[in-house]
Amino acid sequence: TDDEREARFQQRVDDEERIEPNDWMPEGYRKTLVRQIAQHAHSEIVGMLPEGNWITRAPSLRRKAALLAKVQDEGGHGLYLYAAAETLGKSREEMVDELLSGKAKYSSIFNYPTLTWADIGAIGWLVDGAAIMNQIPLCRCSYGPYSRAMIRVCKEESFHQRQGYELMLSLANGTPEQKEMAQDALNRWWWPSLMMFGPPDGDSVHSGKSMAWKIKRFSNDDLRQKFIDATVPQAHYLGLEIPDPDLKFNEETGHWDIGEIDWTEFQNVVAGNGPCNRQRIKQRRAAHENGAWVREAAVAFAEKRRARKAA
Ligand code: FAQ
Repeated sequence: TDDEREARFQQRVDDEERIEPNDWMPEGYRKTLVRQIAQHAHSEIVGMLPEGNWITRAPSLRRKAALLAKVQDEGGHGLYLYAAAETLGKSREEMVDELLSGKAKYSSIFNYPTLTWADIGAIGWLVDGAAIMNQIPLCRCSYGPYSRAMIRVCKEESFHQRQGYELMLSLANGTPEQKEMAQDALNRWWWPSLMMFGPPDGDSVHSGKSMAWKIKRFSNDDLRQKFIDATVPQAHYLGLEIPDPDLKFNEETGHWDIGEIDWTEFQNVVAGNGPCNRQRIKQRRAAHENGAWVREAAVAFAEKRRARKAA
């Protein structure tokens, strides 16, 4: 019966066995994974846009080479993740359509503008830093293809984080104007970075199931706190100030306590009304249309080869 199958499945998960594409799995497990992996893939693809904005304006050849490599990695992660989601039975075309129609979600963070060069440093340091904190546990996700994809992705994100922190360090140790630019970027990216971890545990609808299925290993709030504890000392090392008057080290718990997160802002951005949501989707649509000839050529080539083989 289905109950028995489900119990056997849960036993495999509890025994830390990896679930593979052809294994039996509950429909809810499949749906949750397709949702999360597709959202993750979309985030990588849309996440190329805020940084792509600065490739032509990077201040040196060295900075430009690093940024180009980073943005290319993100494109690779997106494709890798679409392939992982496809193993669960959803086609890439369908996922891309859902992104372009505005139906699918992607991370709230990529709807904020990159106003100065320091934003490139802040994204690497904070956004990739948050991404790693969230993705290291996903390397032990119960679903094999996703967990394996995360191992390589995390290695690349680690380079991304270092290039961002090193950029911030240069600015923070530079002229007063450069230091001010770094502080301004931290001011604008700090709170949105904390929102990347998702709603507070009490409002996280998927966490219960996802934790039982060992897709998620830590709650949203636990990962957010780990990120805060790791990042506050890094800001101090840079000589920058975290834009939170309530930030205070709690001697009892050994953690940094923070002020209120503006969850209304988060909901607005997720609902499509952040500063750049419309611009991002417009740019993705244009990129998709401009790339149509490549897809058509690939299909025509495949058909020609098939015909030649049949002849
Ligand atoms: N933005 O019940 P929960 C990167 C939605 S890193 C938008 O807690 P869950 C690398 C959530 O989907 C960024 N929506 O959900 C990079 C759900 O809505 P739904 C991508 C959010 O899944 C760096 C609802 O709220 N990383 O791309 C957000 O258990 C630099 C309820 O939430 C990943 O995707 C948000 N921040 O936990 C690239 C990691 N948070 O689907 C370029 C994998 C929540 O019911 C430059 N994903 N929502 O309509 C995850 O770990 C999880 O999906 C969470 C959310 C933790 C994000």
